Amino acid sequence: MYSEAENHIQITTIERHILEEQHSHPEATGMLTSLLYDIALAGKVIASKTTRAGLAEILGRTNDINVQGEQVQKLDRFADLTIYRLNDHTGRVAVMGSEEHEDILPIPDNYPTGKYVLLFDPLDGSSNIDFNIPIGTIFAIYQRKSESGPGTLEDCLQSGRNLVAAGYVIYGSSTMLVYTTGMGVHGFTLDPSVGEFLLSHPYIRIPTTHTYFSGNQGYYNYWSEGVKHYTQYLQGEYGGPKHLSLRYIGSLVADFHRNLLAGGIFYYPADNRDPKKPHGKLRLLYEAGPLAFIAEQAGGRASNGMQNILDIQPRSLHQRTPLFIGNHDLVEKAEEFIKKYD
Ligand code: FDP
Repeated sequence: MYSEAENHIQITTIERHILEEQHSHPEATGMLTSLLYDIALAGKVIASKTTRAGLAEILGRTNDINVQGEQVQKLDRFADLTIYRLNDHTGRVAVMGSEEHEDILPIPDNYPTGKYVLLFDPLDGSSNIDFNIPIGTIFAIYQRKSESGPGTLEDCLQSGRNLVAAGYVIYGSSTMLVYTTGMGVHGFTLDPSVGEFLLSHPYIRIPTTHTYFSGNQGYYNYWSEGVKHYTQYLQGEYGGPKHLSLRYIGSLVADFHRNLLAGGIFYYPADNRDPKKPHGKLRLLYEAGPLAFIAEQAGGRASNGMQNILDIQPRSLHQRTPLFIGNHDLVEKAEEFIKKYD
């Protein structure tokens, strides 16, 4: 027999957690559960490479062939291929889309299609890879709209309100997977000794206290008047918070993750550095949308400065959007400043 203290020890693996969530949906077939589990597996495979990034140089790189005789791939290419390959044959997905590819990624003809659409940014923050700075994978899952056969572009062009699940994996000092299926936000930390994601952050809520603000102030002079005044508000002017710290990693997943746990706002507004691209940098479908779903599930909010990110109807796969994401009141304040000054 186990002691009472021992009986209280509970280890929840990601598989168990996803399965338990499935049980609260009696109509569920288990297909989403398996799809989420495949994504978790992809996260583990990618994590195993990110921790070895840079070693290719030491182990020898000859015409892109490493000492094991394997092709040395760029990490973002590897992450992209890993997610695609782990999901192309399962019969769960109708079509995929990746930030790395111009067009949709069809399921090969010799495999069945399923009812879900999987969109992903395989390695977000990739300009940070060479500097040992946290990077991440972001994913978004929708139900297909078309009835059957190969999935279509229209299946992918859905607003965030239709998201069935979304999440990210952060490859940092440890590897974490955070996801939501609309029943709260849950975080799992990879235990490398057993190779499992274990529940470490159940029901994440963004704290109501604000700790950080995160924006690339290197572009301050290119921002609109509204965004400039909002930045001053975050620095304590116009009655704004007096105690916020600035933190900007330049890896969206890492910046978002920190502010989700500590409270605050991340913003990447539009700027006029290139007048031909007035829409900000971040992608609606691969970055802003899925993180907006997570933020809202954690009690926060995301906006493009005028409209809730989740309400934007995408018109193209790589559509970009300004993004303000974090505590509800700080996002609303951004909208107020933009409305007043822009
Ligand atoms: P990256 O270019 O390194 O892939 O969307 C891409 C992204 O990184 C985000 O992860 C990050 O928040 C942002 O761009 C950083 O852009 P800046 O370097 O312009 O600040």
